[in-house]
Amino acid sequence: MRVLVTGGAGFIGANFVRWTRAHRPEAQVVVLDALTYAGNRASLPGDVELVVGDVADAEVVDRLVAASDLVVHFAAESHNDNSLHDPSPFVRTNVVGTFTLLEAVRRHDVRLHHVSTDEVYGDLALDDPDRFRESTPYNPSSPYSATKAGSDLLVRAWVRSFGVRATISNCSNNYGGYQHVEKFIPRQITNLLDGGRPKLYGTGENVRDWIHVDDHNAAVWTIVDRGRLGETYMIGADGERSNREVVELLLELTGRPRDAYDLVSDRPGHDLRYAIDATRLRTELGWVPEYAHFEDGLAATVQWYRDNEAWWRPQKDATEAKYAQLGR
Ligand code: NAD
Ligand code: TDX
Repeated sequence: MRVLVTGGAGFIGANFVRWTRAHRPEAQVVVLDALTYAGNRASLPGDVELVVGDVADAEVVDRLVAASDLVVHFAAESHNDNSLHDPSPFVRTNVVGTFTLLEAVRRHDVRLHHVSTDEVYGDLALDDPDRFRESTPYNPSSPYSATKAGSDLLVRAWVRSFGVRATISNCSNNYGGYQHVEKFIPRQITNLLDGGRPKLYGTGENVRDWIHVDDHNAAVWTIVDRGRLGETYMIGADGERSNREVVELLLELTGRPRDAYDLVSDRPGHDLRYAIDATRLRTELGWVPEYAHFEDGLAATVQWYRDNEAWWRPQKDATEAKYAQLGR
């Protein structure tokens, strides 16, 4: 099976390539990645075929899709804070890029799995007993989540109007190795490893539903194998924690007092809470997460950043300089 992985030099895509190597040795992987600031050749095994190109470039996409049996689409601009500063690459990559891919899979009748986010559903109140499920109406808050919502709707329309063979997954917040230091958990871990302090936006009460990246990628393969075409599957591992709880855990794991963090200015429009009900994935497709305890996965992730300073160090100063400009 020839598998085209878009965005395979990013956090989840590179872990997907590594997971595929370990569990699906028969798959021949080709990565298409533009190597933006978020893409890193060093995240991939050295012998993986990497085509450096843009998912919105119809010519390169057509050629690669024509030679594939399956496309798994991770390529995106992924950081909310960046989307508030300059939304234009988000529209181009997330919307036009997905459109470009859809036209190619339609032409060549190639199976597509579209990787999306729970952020398309907006946010929940802290005390809301409900969680996001496949039928929850779309209500995105940020330019990032609006462009991901747009890309999901394009996929749905191409399934219905043109019979494209596609599935969609909407996953909660991922953590693990190879995640860019701009994101919440790696930023705090690397601050701590540098002798600095974690930075919590606002009051730190916002809740995210954490899942280990390997559990996400195992779920993607489960959907590729057994998912019903045209369907959407929620992916989540019951990992709700407030940002403050995560920071307190990280402080504990690195031997600091639990209150040694800074509260910084809040993200505009900051979503309060995400929570996923993954019943369909569990009951219909039989998926079960391996990282049952967030605390264990987080400890392993701290160790990964301790062991891989050469990977994250080159991005750290520039990332913190960007945050300093935002007052965060
Ligand atoms: P990331 O920012 O780490 O990686 C994105 C990758 O896409 C990078 O390698 C980048 O170079 C590449 N890319 C960007 N623009 C491109 C373009 N025009 N053409 C080709 N490649 C391009 O993001 P991530 O966290 O790995 O997220 C991957 C996907 O998973 C995204 O679609 C995101 O919306 C989705 N997702 C992420 C999370 C999360 O917690 N990180 C949760 C749910 C869903
Ligand atoms: O320094 C920080 N301090 C802080 O309190 C940073 C960087 C973030 N935060 C907060 C904001 C969020 O409430 O932590 C939470 C997580 O922030 P991010 O890592 O930026 O993730 P989020 O905005 O929740 O989006 C992530 O999950 C869904 C991914 O970046 C998206 O790509 C994915 O779709």
